[in-house]
Amino acid sequence: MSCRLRTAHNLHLKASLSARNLTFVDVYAAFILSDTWGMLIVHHLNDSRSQRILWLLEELEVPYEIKRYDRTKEGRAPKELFEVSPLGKSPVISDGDVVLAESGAIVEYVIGKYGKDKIIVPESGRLDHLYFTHYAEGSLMPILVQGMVNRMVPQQSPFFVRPFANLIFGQLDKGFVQPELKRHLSFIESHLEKANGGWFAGGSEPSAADYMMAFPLEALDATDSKVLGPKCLEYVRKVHARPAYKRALERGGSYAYARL
Ligand SMILES: N[C@@H](CCC(=O)N[C@@H](CS)C(=O)NCC(=O)O)C(=O)O
Repeated sequence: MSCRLRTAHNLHLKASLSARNLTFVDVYAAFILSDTWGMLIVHHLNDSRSQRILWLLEELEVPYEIKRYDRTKEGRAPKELFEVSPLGKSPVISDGDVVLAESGAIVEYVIGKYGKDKIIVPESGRLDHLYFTHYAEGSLMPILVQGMVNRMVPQQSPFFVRPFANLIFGQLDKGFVQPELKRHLSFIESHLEKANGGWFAGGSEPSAADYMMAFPLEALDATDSKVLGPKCLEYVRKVHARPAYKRALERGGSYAYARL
């Protein structure tokens, strides 16, 4: 909001509050809140995909606020996140009247609104840019999530069924998740070997494809780094070395998937 508009907004707010007989403290609190009115808010669940959005906003130098949500002891989103968006998933952003979930949609929205001239995709990388922006959540993340489910279900099963659960989910992991993950990671590795400049769309700076791809790769690096090839490892280091990424970490708080 421009300063003039904000001042007008504050004055209007102050007048309407005093007309309602509110105390000085109420008015002061409203004044403070009104200063962030209209500012982009990232609803940030710890250790989650919303780290993507913090990194992107830092790269674009877009002012934003963070509203934090802590996972429950089962690792799920708390009920407060369902009050922001019906599926209770992170990330979600609010930007004025807009409330938007789904990290790919948020990345495209933020770049479209705030980063058009800052994110340059070379003509030769347009298709890779489109592909990897969607591939990250559409094809790669489901494999990681399936792997996580295969580990979690036996851990959370009652002790008397745990050996069976271990057997069944272990087989699922060995027979499906691991081979599939290997195939995808070798595909990504060979893409990065060819990518000029080391970013997914081949430019000299990260693009939407990178804001999307960094999360699964850094999650694998932190949990099972031996599955990643040298180019993937180099890529994760390169992302983590960016000053904007470090600022995002500082603002977002502890994050399990960044081993800096
Ligand atoms: N495809 C969605 C996935 C969102 C998602 O599953 N987020 C996880 C965090 S990384 C979450 O909110 N988990 C908490 C829960 O499911 O309870 C996106 O990219 O935003």
